Amino acid sequence: MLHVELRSDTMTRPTPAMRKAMAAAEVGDDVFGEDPTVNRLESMAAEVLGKQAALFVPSGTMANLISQMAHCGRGDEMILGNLAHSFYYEQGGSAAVAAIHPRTVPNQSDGKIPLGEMEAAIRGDNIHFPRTRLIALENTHNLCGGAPLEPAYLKSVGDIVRRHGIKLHIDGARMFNAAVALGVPARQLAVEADSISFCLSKGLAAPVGSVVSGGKEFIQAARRARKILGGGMRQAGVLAAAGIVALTEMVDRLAEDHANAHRLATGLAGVSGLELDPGRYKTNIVYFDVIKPGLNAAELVAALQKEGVRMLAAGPRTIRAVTHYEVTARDIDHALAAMARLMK
Ligand code: TLP
Repeated sequence: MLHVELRSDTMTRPTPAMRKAMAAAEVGDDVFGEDPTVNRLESMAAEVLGKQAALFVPSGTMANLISQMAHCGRGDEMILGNLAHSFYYEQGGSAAVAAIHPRTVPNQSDGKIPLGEMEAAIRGDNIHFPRTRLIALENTHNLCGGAPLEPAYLKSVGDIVRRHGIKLHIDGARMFNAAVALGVPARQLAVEADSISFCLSKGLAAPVGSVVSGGKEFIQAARRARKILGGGMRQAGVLAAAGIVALTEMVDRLAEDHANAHRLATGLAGVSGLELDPGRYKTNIVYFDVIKPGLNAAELVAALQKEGVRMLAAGPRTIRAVTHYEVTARDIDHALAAMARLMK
């Protein structure tokens, strides 16, 4: 039976080119800064994003926490969207591990934080308040349906942080999806950020790892934070080698994933008992609601699994499907046919 894996783009397995590069990777001890392949990946990432330096880290979660720790001290405040992955899905690590106070502002459905509310949330100097040090954005925005944040909005946020002398971090786990969807170079989405992280292990299909980029001083602080979190890896070149292939070979093809997500969203919109606005989805993430009486998301996901189609129940009525390089247009048609059968 055809197996169509739409739970996440994190499910992607390394490509044959990655396996080959991993086997041949030149390595050294990266905690000593002596892994040539890690060093090469970090310089490539810094160059692609137009930043002074970069740091290879084990995961997107650690990339965010490291960046927050490098910008904030204990008791400092970070402003972020109420639907930010960092706030929602990272076990509250900023508070639990780094003693950073998260202050949320409601996200709009397009992943933005309204500029007026963002600026109003920045605290003045007052002995009663934590000090606001950081604003964090997410691009693309996972819980907002993979919405890409465009350069004009990022510029406005950049103006706010500069006006208040604070910093901007962007969780760019899927920033290359944003760049491809918007048709802009990735560095244009990084220009306003004091730090930006992206994941190699999602749509770019590398097995493990994320990269944080920023200025030299920030990366020095990030390197210390990575070490205290236990994220200093030794012969990590075997992983970075796959990351280099990811950056060179896997970015432009993300357009196919977006086309497949569009195909899926359009098809799902035609199935009665499901509800979504297909025009909303610009990248590789699609959310839809089950509105058929007597059926919930978990039950439908379980029934789909029996048909060889895996999706994720993201709420009592909400299901998420994510496209990636192991999913073809034919797979999408298979998933749509299964869905139509089940919803009859
Ligand atoms: N997202 C995962 C799950 O945790 C939900 C997924 O399948 O989408 N930032 C964003 C925007 C993310 O979507 C994720 C992972 C992360 C950070 C964390 O990355 P990892 O899983 O590498 O720690």
